[in-house]
Amino acid sequence: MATNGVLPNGVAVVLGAQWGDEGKGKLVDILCSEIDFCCRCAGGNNAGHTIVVGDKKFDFHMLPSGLINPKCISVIGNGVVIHLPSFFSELKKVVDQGIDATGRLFISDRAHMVFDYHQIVDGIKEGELGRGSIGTTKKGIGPTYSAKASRSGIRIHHLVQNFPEFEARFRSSVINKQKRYGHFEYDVEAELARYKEYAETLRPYVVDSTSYIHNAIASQKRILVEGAQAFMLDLDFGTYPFVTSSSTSVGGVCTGLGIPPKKIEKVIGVVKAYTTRVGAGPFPTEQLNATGDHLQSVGQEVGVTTGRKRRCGWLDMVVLKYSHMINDYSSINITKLDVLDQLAEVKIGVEYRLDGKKLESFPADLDILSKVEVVYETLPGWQQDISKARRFEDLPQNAQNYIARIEQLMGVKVEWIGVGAGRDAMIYRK
Ligand code: 2SA
Ligand code: GDP
Ligand code: MG
Repeated sequence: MATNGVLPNGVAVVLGAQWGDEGKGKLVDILCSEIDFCCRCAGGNNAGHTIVVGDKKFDFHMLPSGLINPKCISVIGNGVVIHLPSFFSELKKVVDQGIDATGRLFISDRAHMVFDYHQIVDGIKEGELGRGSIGTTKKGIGPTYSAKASRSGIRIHHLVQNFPEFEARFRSSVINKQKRYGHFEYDVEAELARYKEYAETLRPYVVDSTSYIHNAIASQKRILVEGAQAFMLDLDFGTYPFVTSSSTSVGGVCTGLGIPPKKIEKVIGVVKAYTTRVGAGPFPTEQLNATGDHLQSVGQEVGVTTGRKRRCGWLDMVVLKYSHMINDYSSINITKLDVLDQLAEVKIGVEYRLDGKKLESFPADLDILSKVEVVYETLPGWQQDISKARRFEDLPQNAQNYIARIEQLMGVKVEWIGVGAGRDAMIYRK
């Protein structure tokens, strides 16, 4: 669908409001028809953003989804962690799918790199945790952000500007990891030779992304930031430790791209019409029953990066209010409403109770979270196909009522409604 004038000049942000896979990629792709720059600020190739255009399907992991739009420049910010072999293989894949990225894909010289040894360590750490494991994507995300925070990380500028410095840091990191995690197989010399080549092939993509983006803002360009993962996986605000290792909330836009908060004009939250989660951790509205199975199969809820089945449950308004409190969404996009089409009734979790008493805020302690009892509101379903609806009025009354109730409970406008995976299957409300 074509959009025009939906986004302000300056910076707009698309964020996942739940536990991820809400359909951020699809909205970003739609909005890219009217923007100049699409930027990633956090995460790495743990992300999986799917875009369906006609009979073509694109899966983005490292690369910004804006790359599909030929007029859009894509920037991978300093807050992203980059696994270069994956960067180049993903780039090759999208180029093979007909996308020309020449001269319009840039990565920050301040971004940290994920190496294969981080991925090995990710796997070892998950193994050490055993039954208490996080259920990571094993893409080396946690170990890379740990290295960044402990100031032993290796950044893109080390590779392209000072190879001896890169080499010294790389060798010492591998030695340290092997001291801590045992002597895993790792061909350091072959890896250094491979990175020596990357240093050259990568050079044309590397920019000082902070001044690059500031110049774009100063010249009134329109910038869209594509969030990765989602609010409940935020390192600070999510269900710690069952989170990813980056700031997935609006704060990550400032730290992951160097964008001043006052330049952010609009924050769109993407909310799946029900809830899913991939990986371990508490999930109060999870439905380990026929309803959960129905949502999983009709919604085709399978991880884009790992192929894991996603856990499914009802919409959780306690999560969404908390998510809105921190991110202050300007509006939201409800996605996958069509997945609820066949249900006789739909539920919204509206309150958490512990020992019969209402919780006044989202609990930090997972012991508490895993014990809460959820109070549900039940609404009648619509039991008809909504995939052809293109205006709000085309939706059956009960579907309209569901949207209106979400709007009322969350206190934020539903601007977009997804009724299918394709680019056209979206309702826009002024
Ligand atoms: P990690 O790998 O350290 O970031 O894992 C930590 C937790 O974050 C979750 N996580 C995700 N949750 C939803 N979607 C993600 N992307 C893929 C997708 C996931 C996949 O689009 O489907 O394919 O499995 C994503 N990435 C990280 C992860 O499950 C852990 O709970
Ligand atoms: P992201 O990580 O938030 O970009 O979401 P993913 O791509 O991981 O998962 C969302 C899935 O739902 C993808 O397969 C999308 O093609 C699909 N999708 C997005 N919006 C809709 C929608 O409104 N209806 C349906 N049926 N599928 C959708
Ligand atoms: Mg995803």
